[in-house]
Amino acid sequence: MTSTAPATAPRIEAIELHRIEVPLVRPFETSFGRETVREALLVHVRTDLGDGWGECVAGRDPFYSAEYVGGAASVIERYLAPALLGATADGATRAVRGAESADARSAGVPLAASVAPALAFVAGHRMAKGAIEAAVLDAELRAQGRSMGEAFGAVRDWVDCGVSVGIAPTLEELLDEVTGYVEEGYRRIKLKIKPGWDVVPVGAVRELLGRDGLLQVDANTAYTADDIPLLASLDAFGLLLIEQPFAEEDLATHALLASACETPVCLDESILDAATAVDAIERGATSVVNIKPGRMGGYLEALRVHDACRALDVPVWCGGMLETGIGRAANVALAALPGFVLPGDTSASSRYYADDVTDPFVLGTGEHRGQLRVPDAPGTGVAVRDDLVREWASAPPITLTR
Ligand code: OSB
Ligand code: MG
Repeated sequence: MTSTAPATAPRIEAIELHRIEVPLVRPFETSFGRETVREALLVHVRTDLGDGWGECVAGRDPFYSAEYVGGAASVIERYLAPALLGATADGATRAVRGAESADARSAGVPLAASVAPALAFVAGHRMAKGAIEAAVLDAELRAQGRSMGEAFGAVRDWVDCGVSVGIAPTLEELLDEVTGYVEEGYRRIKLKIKPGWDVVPVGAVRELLGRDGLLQVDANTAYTADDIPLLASLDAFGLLLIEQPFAEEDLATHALLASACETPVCLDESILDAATAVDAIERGATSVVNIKPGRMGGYLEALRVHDACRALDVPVWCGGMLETGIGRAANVALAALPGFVLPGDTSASSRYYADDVTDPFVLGTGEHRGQLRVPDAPGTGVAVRDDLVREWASAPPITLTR
């Protein structure tokens, strides 16, 4: 018997799904809902190179996007894991060849680069796919002794951190919360807004921060074209950007707003991959891009979005989805790339959780006040506390094998 596949082609041996619930230190309210607990889906892969962890950024409910934790677990169990676990060494090798032509960074992680092509037969479900790819990437980089920062092309050891501030019950509570974050050292404030909670809180926080404090807003699709004059009136507050005021599919209204106001318009929900990013930029619908790897199907696509935006001179920043330390570690590594010129929603663990499933991310001091250090150990660079994953389980783990 002859085979074209080298005997050494790496493969995925098992995929374990862990659903956990982690209480938030304070409720997080947005225009689409209020969360008091982060329900997270963690993916643990076993490969013949070693193990790795990834975090699915889908929320408990399909409100921010169509994806949600239960749906992600289901699509992994029914479609994604069987496709990867049934893959022969041959299949992996074919995918690897495809990846080699894609870009040099992907070529350095052939097993991780084989994941997206192998899962392309399933439409959408980017967050579910991205979680698996992240876990495989962690395993592969650990085996190579390389950190994510090194593999991605990080150019800095520390990244600037902002904080995303939810809609508060009262203006007074909002100002208290923002004051606390400023005292902790955060370098940029992002306010969640919605109709009825916009001009007044934004004006009050601008006053609190002073003229030079970095401030931006995020509407999570809560407005319509009729609100363009109101949104344009936010120009008075010198915001860094207005994030995703209109529906995910609606690039046209974002372009209309961009031509009606001075404040840069930034897309989050609408940006699904490098192609949609370039299209949105060319249409004038966005002049800054929020990069969330989970929403784009993984870190390898996020790198392509970064590169495409950089080639067009469009600044990017790293978004967040209330990640535990697993997703946060990878986000911080990504945020160390040269195109990430604005502080990210890469806050310290304590902004979300009293305890994290990894060693907590803690803001630096002195010259590193308001920054997080980019992990430099192999893979994500963080160790996952199995005891807490077990203790916080909201459902029995599921193990999928070949
Ligand atoms: O729109 O950026 C968003 C959290 C969950 C879902 C969507 C968003 C957010 C945040 C929080 O703004 C960012 C973070 O601190 O992780
Ligand atoms: Mg957003």
